[in-house]
Amino acid sequence: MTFTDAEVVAHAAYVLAGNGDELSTRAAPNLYPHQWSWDAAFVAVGLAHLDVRRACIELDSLFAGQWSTGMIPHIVFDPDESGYFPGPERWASAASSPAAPRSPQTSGICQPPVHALAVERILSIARAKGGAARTAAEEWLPRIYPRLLAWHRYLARERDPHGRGLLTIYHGWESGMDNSPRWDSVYRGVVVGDDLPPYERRDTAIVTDASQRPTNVEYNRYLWLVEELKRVGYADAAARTTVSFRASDVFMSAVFAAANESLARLADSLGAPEAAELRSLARLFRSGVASRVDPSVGLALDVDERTGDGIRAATIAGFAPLICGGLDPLAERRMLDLLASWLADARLAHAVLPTTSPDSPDFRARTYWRGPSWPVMNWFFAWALQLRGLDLAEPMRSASVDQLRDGSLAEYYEPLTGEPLGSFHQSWTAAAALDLILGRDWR
Ligand code: 9WN
Repeated sequence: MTFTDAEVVAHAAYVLAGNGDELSTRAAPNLYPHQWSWDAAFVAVGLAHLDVRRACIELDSLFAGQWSTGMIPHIVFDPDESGYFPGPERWASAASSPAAPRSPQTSGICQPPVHALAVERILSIARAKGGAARTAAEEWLPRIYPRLLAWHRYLARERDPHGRGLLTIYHGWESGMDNSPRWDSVYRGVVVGDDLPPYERRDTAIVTDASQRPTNVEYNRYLWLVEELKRVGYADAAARTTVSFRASDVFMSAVFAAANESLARLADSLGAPEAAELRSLARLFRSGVASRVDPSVGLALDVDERTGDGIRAATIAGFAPLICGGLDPLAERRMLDLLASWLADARLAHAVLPTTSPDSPDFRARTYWRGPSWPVMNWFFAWALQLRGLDLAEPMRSASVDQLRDGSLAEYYEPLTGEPLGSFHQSWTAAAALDLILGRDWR
């Protein structure tokens, strides 16, 4: 079956309505029955095409879980749902840290800061709609702005205390790309303690083909890091020196640079005094990301903070400088050419990004972040390229829509065959479909 644009849009709207209530949207109907941080930001952009007021509420619900440090946790738990592991009891955030809210319950780590980019996009969609939609978004902006500012200040203060322009993460989940080969060497240094409390996975009961999900060895490490973080009360100062996973994440840092530009523009529009502070953060992180480009691979490399080594994985994260800028024109042209060569690979079912290069020994066509193509990432890269006026944005947009014409709105796709994988009716995939089709003019 091949869906038309109108059918993709109608189906995506139906999926988002079914995955949410009047306040928030579960990331996926069964696999992820809570609100996730970067999912919620992307979902809010999709919702803005349907109902701007509801889009604003989506982010308000997420920000209700903000910690007193400013951190936006990666999961805000729905108290009526118990189908996900690790749930609130395992994280024990409020019992372990005075900075965590008692209610709603949340996890104790974060995800990439795409929120200011989403807010700016919601505003531009609302302004294009005009009338009540525009009024709702403009009245909401002064309320969400201070929360975004606190989030950005948390990241700058706690995740880049030495001002290198690179954010440190304490868990692969924080990158949003959980089992990407980017983190293999870092995870090899995570030695699971004998006292890891027992647990039962729920994800593999829902996605029953084990090849599509992380392995049990990987899960033990994920859960061990939760123990380590919990034991230091989720305190950044301790986590920075004690947790056995510490890496500088170039993708997250590039998102942060671009999000600071967005937040600076929002500050301008409110007449808020922080625009200069935010632009200086954007500059710092642009240059931090640019400094990580390794000319021998043509990509930006993450850093294993425990060894200081660059991580030579050929993944989409390596294109991070294209999200935020900062390369000289020749280096940027070279990176764009490399991106174009990934997209032009004749083995691909659609000219969209596999998460890991099929030429890499780490490539696994069906396994989560180790190869499959994620619609949300294709959308995000197309959106980021468009914001920067780069020419690959439109072909990426239209190939991304083509990938979604199968009607599954899957979490990820086998890049060589186009087979939908993971969870179907994934909320951020539905949001991607809406914005890719209805938001053609992007800004
Ligand atoms: C752990 C919700 C989330 C996404 C992540 C994706 C996956 C969770 C999991 O699902 O992670 O946070 O249990 O696998 O990797 O990017 O936000 O869609």
